[in-house]
Amino acid sequence: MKHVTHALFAALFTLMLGIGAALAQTTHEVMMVTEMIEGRPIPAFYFEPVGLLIQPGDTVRFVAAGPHHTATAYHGQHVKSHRVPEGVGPFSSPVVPVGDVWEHTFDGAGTYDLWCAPHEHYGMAMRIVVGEPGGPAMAPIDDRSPVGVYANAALVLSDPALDPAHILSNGSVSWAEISSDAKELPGQ
Ligand SMILES: [Cu+2]
Repeated sequence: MKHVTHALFAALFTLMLGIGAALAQTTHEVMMVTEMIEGRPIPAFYFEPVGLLIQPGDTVRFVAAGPHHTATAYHGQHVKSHRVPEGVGPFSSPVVPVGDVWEHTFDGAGTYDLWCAPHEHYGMAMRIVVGEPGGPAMAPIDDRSPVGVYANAALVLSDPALDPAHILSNGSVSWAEISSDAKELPGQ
């Protein structure tokens, strides 16, 4: 009987450890925003926060606060600059209906650059640091063509506010911290 009790406690303890590990994995929210700006013909499109620190195994819940947004990895298989850690497969949300969410769990450590497919040229891009900075996204953006990091997305991802070290120390970076130059309408 004593053996049975020990085995039962051991099993319970293991179960509790498992539950504890599962609970430690956090879900973070990122809003996908369309904001009308007075006196401007085209709204601002952005992720909020635009820089985020999470831990391996954490989930990001992308919330469509406006229409026509996606959360898409800068990945070679999307015929774009590869700016996620090596070994990470291509991933993308569909266009998320307003009010709906799309979740992605980030397992591998490193720096992940993401874009919104319809709004990349307006600067809708963001950076997520998983655990610690690393990987191809640590390099400066060298291709600003449509198959690289296009137009204003390159300005946003090159902004000092999205320096991975800054994301690491701040935990979260708001769109408000991005310089106004990166928010100018492209081509103007
Ligand atoms: Cu968008």
